[in-house]
Amino acid sequence: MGLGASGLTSSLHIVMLGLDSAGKTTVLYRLKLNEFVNTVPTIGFNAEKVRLHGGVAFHVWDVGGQEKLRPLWRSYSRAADGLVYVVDSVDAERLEEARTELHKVTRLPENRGAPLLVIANKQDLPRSLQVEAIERGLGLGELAPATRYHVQPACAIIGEGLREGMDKLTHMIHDRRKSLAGSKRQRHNPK
Ligand SMILES: Nc1nc2c(ncn2[C@@H]2O[C@H](COP(=O)(O)OP(=O)(O)OP(=O)(O)O)[C@@H](O)[C@H]2O)c(=O)[nH]1
Ligand SMILES: [Mg+2]
Repeated sequence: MGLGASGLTSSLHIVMLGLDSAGKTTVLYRLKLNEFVNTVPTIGFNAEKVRLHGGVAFHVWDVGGQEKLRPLWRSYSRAADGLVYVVDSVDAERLEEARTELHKVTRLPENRGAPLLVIANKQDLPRSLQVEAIERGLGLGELAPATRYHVQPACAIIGEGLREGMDKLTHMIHDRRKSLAGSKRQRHNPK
């Protein structure tokens, strides 16, 4: 991490969470390799350095989403620059569970204000929920006001929507940095 002369970060620490089978690992390797990788359920985590067009580098942590692994989310998400929350848009039955887990993580004091990219994944499947339904189902309007978020429809299998989503996340992170730096300056030089 660290700010370069341009004010842009040299690398961003991103943590990817979401229920088991949402598609996190598929997203990670689609971003990293630009190809489809057949996954197995993640026990533990995967971590990859991903460099996208425009030169932004991400250290992306992809953490297993099975119920027994979720207690680990806290330690992985600590001090992340940004959170990615992947949702299976066809799994309406577990949207409530996804919401509970998301609110648990975003409410942690150490994650306060971390920008959030929600990936509404599996948009290729029939009856996938659209952005508005995901936003409502996850209760994004009830997140703390400091939490900036964006919901990105995507299909990790072919990679649609992923770069766009990561661009949005990068912008939100930079905006937050700028406003944090601004409020620090004001504290040091009160008018
Ligand atoms: N149709 C469709 N299937 C997808 C998509 N993304 C992922 N999948 C499939 O969903 C299944 C689960 O994907 P994973 O990436 O392993 O899910 P995960 O979130 O990493 O799951 P855990 O590691 O258990 O937390 C796999 O069979 C993927 O091929 C998508 O956009 N569309
Ligand atoms: Mg996985």
